[in-house]
Amino acid sequence: MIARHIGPDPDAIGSQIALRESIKLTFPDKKVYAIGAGVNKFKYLGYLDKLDYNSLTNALLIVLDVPNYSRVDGIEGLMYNDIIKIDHHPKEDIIGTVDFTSSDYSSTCEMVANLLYSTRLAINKEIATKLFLGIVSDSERFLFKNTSVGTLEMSLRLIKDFDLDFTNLYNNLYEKGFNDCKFEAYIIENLIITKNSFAYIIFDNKKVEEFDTDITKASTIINNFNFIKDFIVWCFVTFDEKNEIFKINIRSRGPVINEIAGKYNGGGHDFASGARITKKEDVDKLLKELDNECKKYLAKGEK
Ligand SMILES: [Mn+2]
Repeated sequence: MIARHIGPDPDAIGSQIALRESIKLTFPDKKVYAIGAGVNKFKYLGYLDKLDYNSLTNALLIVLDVPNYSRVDGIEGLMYNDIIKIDHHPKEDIIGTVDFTSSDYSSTCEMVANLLYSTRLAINKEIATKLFLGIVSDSERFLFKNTSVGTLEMSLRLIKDFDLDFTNLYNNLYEKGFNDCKFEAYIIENLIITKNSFAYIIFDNKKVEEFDTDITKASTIINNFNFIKDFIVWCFVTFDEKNEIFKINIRSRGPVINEIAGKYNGGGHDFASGARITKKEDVDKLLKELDNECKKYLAKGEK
């Protein structure tokens, strides 16, 4: 059973499906499933498995791209005997019996690609395509600090070995509707920037509906603000009405922010984190804390 985090991205789903396909190809008799909720916009990465856990008593759980149990999608009621973990986030409460956790990689897809190339696990063009897309997505086209020589070498290897039409593949990741551009413009118009160079927006769901877009697009748009020199930390707050929870996305070009996010039922990478908060007061507290972190950072003169 291969699982990954809730609110998946192309790295999470790409690594999950690539690993499933590789195991299937290498060991045709093994039963291997990729679990968790499907996401329509990532259909190009392949299908997820739906199954009844009651019939399973002896599963091996492979957890990808997620360090904490509370954020693993779709394992409620699953009886598993052992855990293998592969992840590039800082270590938290999940420790695999076999554990490949390292922040030295851009993405879980880069780690899985290394695993496939260094073992007898099979790899084909389809698998290589998913891994390549996950690497490109999580490194933000090789812009993020998590990009290494190894990331570029692995990307080149996948492209060369399987003749990937990589420029055309970008359509899957970056094609967007004009509505989404308008939504982005709305965010730009309405971001609040404090004197400490902290920017944030708390979305009004009614207003967002006017753009005929999906509020989850905000978590992609946030990455477009990476080179704006007027702020060093920026944060989007969305309220998920169905689950009655505030979802927080945070990015930074200065201070490390995942420790603060960790205090609010969140975590992630040093400069790209998230949190889930039930009480509005806690959202306000988090925003204050981030603003204060910017203030401290500026005081140190590191800008
Ligand atoms: Mn990832």
